[in-house]
Amino acid sequence: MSKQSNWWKNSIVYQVYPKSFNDSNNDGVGDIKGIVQKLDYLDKLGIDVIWLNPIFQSPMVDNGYDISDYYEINPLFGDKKDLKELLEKAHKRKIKIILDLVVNHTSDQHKWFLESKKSKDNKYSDYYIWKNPKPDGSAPNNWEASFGGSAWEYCSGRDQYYLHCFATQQPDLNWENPELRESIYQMMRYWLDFGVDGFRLDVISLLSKRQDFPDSPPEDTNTKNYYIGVSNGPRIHEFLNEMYNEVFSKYDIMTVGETPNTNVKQALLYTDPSRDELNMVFQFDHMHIDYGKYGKFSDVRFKLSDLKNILSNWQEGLEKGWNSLYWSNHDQPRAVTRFGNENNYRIESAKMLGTLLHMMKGTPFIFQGEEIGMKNVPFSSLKEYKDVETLGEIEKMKKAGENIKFIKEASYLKSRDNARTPLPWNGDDLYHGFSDVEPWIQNSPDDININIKDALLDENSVFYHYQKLIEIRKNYDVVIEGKYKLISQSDSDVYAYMRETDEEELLVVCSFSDKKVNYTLSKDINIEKFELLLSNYPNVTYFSKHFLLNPYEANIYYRKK
Ligand code: TEU
Repeated sequence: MSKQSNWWKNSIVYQVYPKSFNDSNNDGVGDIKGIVQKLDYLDKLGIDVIWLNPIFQSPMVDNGYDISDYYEINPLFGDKKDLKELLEKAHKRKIKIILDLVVNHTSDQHKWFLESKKSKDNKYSDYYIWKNPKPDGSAPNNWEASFGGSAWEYCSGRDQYYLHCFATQQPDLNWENPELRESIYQMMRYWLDFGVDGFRLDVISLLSKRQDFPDSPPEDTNTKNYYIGVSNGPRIHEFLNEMYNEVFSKYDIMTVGETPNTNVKQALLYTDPSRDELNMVFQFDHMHIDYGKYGKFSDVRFKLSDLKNILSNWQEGLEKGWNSLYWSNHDQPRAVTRFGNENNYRIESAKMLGTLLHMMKGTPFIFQGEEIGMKNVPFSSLKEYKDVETLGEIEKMKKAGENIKFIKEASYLKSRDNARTPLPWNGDDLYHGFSDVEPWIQNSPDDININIKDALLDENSVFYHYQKLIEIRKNYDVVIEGKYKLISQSDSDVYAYMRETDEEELLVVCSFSDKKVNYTLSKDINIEKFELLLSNYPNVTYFSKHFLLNPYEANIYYRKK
């Protein structure tokens, strides 16, 4: 019998990137105690769950996604006592904590890998994916690593290559090996017994590799479609079902899997509750709508029609499963720059984006700083970027002969570092309240104007809008349960949809235009019967079918049937 209940359906998750959240010991790096200090702030926002990016022992080649010891906390972030304290103090406020687990790969400094690379016949030899060179000595196939170069690295100790889908220092684990799987389940149970409330599971859709390791079509390398050999592989559902039975089912927890290259049909297999795998997944379709010739790093602007099609497809397709809802995270640029208007309507468009997302069906995720409408970071030069992905992409674009203006623009628009600058707690101090010493990565020059202290002092700030969105989700069942229906299919500026249960109806109207636009509701929607729950403009009065929407206006209407 599973112990899992559905509390995560009513929850709002706040993602904390520990390295950049709050530095309590003034070493320039955020830490667990720093999170404890700010729990009241998160409580005020109204969130229910905190997701912490990886805090385990790690050489930090990929900021913690390269774990060298699953059982130890990275001293940069604190220790187990700090985590216990965070759990206790969060739980007192009815906030749950989920940890980010990376079980597709480890660090090359993990003791399993250090042993594995020594020989072909020790206990850990088969914990990773080793392949013989081709007869000419070259790599087993043409897969490229996510952060650049071949996905295979030669190791003379075994005269073999090992697979790494990400950085060279992140060797992929061999999930075909039952002993490896049991080692992982044991570790998961350890942290759940420790008191954590669930996991965010990194690149979980990549665990089961196709055992014929096929070459990928060369044209696919930019979009990382080489994942064809590793995404949603033959045994993935078997592994996750086993994980559920061995671990998840024994606790009342939340699980969210990150699933690159996964479509709605596949996502239903992961999240259909009757299949006993995961509660929800992070899909990537809406993150791909502004890709260009180098994939993610591009200057292409998304089309509203694509966004509508994709989000609606996921809303409808996961009716039986469950959606996660997100605009941003530690791998993505800031939403207001990407989907809104960071120049003239930063506040309006940040509120509009929050409104559109939070009224949908699924569990909303807020990435730190999103709740104050943080925008992308105008780093003064390419040298300021720290992220391993960005450095790889810059190199790739330079090699391809791309001009520097484009490289700068693409990095400004897409680098992961946009999300990783220190959270600005105020606009006055030298390091904006994050730390007393120089942070590991520069503060954004925008912090002077966009910071938490100012947001809390301004009753019209994005913060209070998010707070209200959270309240609405808590107070109206239709936001959790209602069936989703897109009603503005063909409008080029407006994204409008309804949510409906037998008792209630919700109407959400959002403009993506920087001009005033007309929008007319279809005949069957009787707007007179609705009340306005929230708008991002004051004095919104019209209750007729014909709207004249302000730039980036977003309104939520409600009625009891
Ligand atoms: O990201 C997985 C992933 O699909 C990345 O390629 C992601 O698409 C990319 O960062 C977007 O630009 C996860 C983590 O979220 C990321 O931080 C890690 O670097 C990666 O796995 C490897 O563990």
